[in-house]
Parts: sequence; structure tokens; C-alpha cells
Amino acid sequence: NPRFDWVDPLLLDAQLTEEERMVRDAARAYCQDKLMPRVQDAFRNERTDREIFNEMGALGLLGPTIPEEYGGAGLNYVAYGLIAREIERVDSGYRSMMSVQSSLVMVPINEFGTEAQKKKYLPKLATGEWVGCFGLTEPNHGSDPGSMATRAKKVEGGYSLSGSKMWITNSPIADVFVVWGKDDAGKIRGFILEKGWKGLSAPAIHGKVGLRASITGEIVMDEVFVPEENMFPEVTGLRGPFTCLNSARFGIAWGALGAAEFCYETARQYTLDRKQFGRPLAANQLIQKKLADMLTEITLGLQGCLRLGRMKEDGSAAVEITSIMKRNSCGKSLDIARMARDMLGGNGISDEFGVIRHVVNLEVVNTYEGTHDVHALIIGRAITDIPAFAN
Ligand code: TGC
Ligand code: FAD
Repeated sequence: NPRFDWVDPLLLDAQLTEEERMVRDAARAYCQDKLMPRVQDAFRNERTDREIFNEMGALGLLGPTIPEEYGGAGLNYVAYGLIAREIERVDSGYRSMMSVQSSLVMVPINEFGTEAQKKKYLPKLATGEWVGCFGLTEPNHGSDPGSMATRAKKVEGGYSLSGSKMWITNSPIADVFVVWGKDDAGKIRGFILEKGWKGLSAPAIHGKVGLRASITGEIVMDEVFVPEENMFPEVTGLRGPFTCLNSARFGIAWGALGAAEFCYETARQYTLDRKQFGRPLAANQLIQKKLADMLTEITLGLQGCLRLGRMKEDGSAAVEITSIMKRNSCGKSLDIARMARDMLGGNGISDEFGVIRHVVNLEVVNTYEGTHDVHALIIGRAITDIPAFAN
């Protein structure tokens, strides 16, 4: 008789290819050996270890889906999702560092960049020699990026960019800035800026309660001259930034469930070990129901992510499915992390157990890349053909 596997009841592992399992195992080994031992201190002290980019680059974890000729690993979407899951099992902030570099910086350069842009930027981003960031959100335009105020004025030989971007992952340590602004005709266009250019600065934002191992900042542009060859020539409109978001949101859908798996496994072991009223906490029906709810959501969520990955690979995935998965994974993982926190009692509040760190991280993950409710509205529009977020 088949035995129940309390880690992988639907045998996700068996649905992966050999290459995908190898990538997953290599990512897991790195994350557990190198990231896990430093995360508590990094989170406590709001410290981002720059060398993590170099370490990830050396292992092929940056730009996994980017073709090998530009320094990427040339892997499929499922492999990318598996990497995100392993990194976020340790910390959402580390996954943020990887997914911004991979999906929000390397993907647009690969999709929309000229040959010269690809050759110049992608190999150094793939090794982690350069760090990238992605500037879409502004202080007054978050869920509604189409109303952005950043302007790209045509000048001789290029564009003059003015405006500010807010809540930008990696920006204070970035060498390369993919920034979106409107041209003189009001069309959204993408530009690649470099650290040190006149008028460009990226002050850090301090005091974040979540995602403290990942640095976040602003991007301030005061008439920054960007040469013509640093604009993406063909893509205009929100399709540009949203193409990057489709990839990043897919990775987050997998990643958030990795965080949930950590919380579920920690809560299971804790409640088996800890005794109250003369028996393990895990002997109580209330505790077992919570563990059953956690494993059910994780298992179903992972199957959905795998299915979406396969659909992305064969080209049949409508963009709204990514909204379903990003929203479901983030919302459910946040619920699971909160439940696990409660099951650890007072210890659930301590950063030594990791669970409360995942709770506050997942609060952010549930908000960025499209909030939980904005994704509901994207799905609702696809169901009804009525956009509820706009006039
Ligand atoms: P809408 O009318 O829906 O679309 C405008 C144009 O964009 C096209 N489009 C897409 N293209 C590709 N993929 C998608 N998912 C697309 N969604 C839309 C669409 O076809 C249209 O093209 P065209 O040629 O007809 O002009 O635009 P809207 O302004 O009504 O959109 C509203 C809404 C809510 C869907 C959208 O603005 C939205 O998704 N808002 C959320 C904003 C967001 O996700 N921001 C993320 C910022 S980056 C970030 O958070 C990084 S955190 C990373 C980390 O640290 O891990
Ligand atoms: P708002 O858009 O003001 O939303 C506030 C609330 O109103 C939310 O609950 C939202 O769901 C709700 N709401 C908004 N519109 C509607 C509506 N029509 N109907 C119903 N409810 C609505 N951005 C980048 O560009 N690059 C990055 O690298 C990046 N990294 C980030 C890192 C961190 C740590 C954080 C916190 C954010 C990051 N972001 C980044 C920004 C992120 O994408 C935005 O915070 C997010 O899109 C929400 O925008 P907002 O904060 O302006 O909230």
C-alpha cells in the first residue's frame, strides 16, 4: 500500500524532470548551508550581504531562464520556481534579491534589449558582478503604475529623465537601474541607467519591519541624461513592465510556499516535541487540524504552481493564471505563517525560531508585485469583462 508522505503527499517530486530535481537539490544545499546560518543576524541588523549575489551567480541562480549565450543557465520556468521556493524557504528577502535581478532586470534586457544591451549587461548580472534594480512604483503611483509621473524628455542624443521611484528592492546597492517613464508623447518606455550617472541617486529606506535582509530604497532622477542606446527601442506601454512582472510573480508564487513549508515543518516538530497537560501538543485535535489545513494548502498550491509552469513552457498560460497563483500562494502562506506562529506560543515571537520573520516578510510579499486585492480585481476583470479598478 502507498504510504502517506507528510512532506509531499501528491508526490510533486516525482512530477519533476531529473534536471529540475538536480537544480532544486543544488539550490537547497546552498540555501541551507550558506543562507540559513546568516539570516537571523542579517534580519536583526537590517543587513544585506552584497556577496550573496556573487555566490548565487557562481551557482547559476541569477537569470536561470536567460539563454546561456548571455550568461544565464538556460533553464525552464519550473526550475526557476523551484529555485525561488528553496531560497524563500530561508527568507523572502533573499528571494527578493534573486527575483528582482533575474525577472525584473535580466528578463526585460533579454526580451526587449538590443544585442549590444544584452551583451553589455546580462553576463555581469548573471555572475552577480553587477546588481540590478527595477523602478516602476512611485510615491504617488503604486497599484496604478499607468499614472506614473516620471518623464523622459527627448534631448539631443538621448533622453532626460526626471522623477522618483519608491520602494525599490536593491536600489541603494544597484549598478544597473531598469526604470520606466513616459516620453513626450505620453508613452511608457523602459531605460537602463547606470550607477554614478549625473543626477541619479538611490537613498536607502530604513525601518522596514519585514524583509529586513533585503535592502530597499528610492530612485531619484534629476534630469539624468540617458543616451539613446540605453532605451528599449521597441516596447511601449505597460506591456513592458508587466512582462517582467509575469515572470517575477510566478517565482513569488513558488517562493511564498517555500516559506509556508518552513513554517509548517517547524510547527509540526515543535508540537511533537513540546508537552503540555502531560502529552505532546500535537496530540490535540485543534493542533492536528491546523497542521492538516497547512499541508492541504501547501500541497494544492504547489500543484497549481507546477501546472502554471508547464503551461508557461508550452505557451498556453493566460496572464491571469499568474494572478491566481501569486495571490493564492501569498495569502495562504501568510495564513499558514500566522498559524504556525501561534502554535509556537511565546517562542513564536522569538526570531530564533524563524517563524515570526516569515510572518512579517510575507506581509510584504502579499503586497508587492500587485497586492492581494489588486490580483483579485485582475482575475475579476477576466471573469466578468468589467474592470473594477478603473472608471
Ligand atoms: P491594463 O489596461 O490592464 O493594461 C495596459 C497594457 O498592459 C498590458 N498588460 C499586460 N502585458 C503583459 N502582461 C501582463 N500581465 C499584462 N497586464 C496588462 C495590456 O494588454 C495593455 O496593453 P496595451 O497594448 O493594450 O496597452 O492596465 P491598467 O492600468 O488598467 O492596469 C491595472 C492593473 C491593476 C492590472 C495593473 O496596473 C497592476 O497590475 N498593478 C499592480 C502594480 C504592480 O504589480 N507593481 C509591481 C511593482 S514591482 C515590485 O513590486 C517588485 S517587488 C520585487 C521583489 O522585491 O521581489
Ligand atoms: P496602494 O496602491 O496605495 O494600495 C494601498 C491599498 O489600496 C492596498 O490594500 C490596495 O490593494 C488597495 N487598492 C489600490 N487600488 C485599489 C482599487 N482600485 N480597488 C480596491 N483596492 C485598491 N516596486 C517596484 O517598482 N520595484 C521594486 O523593486 C519594489 N520592491 C518593493 C519592496 C518592498 C519591501 C515593498 C514594500 C514594495 C516594493 N515595491 C516595488 C512596491 C510595491 O509593488 C507596491 O508597494 C505595491 O504595488 C502597492 O502599491 P502601494 O504601496 O502604492 O499601495
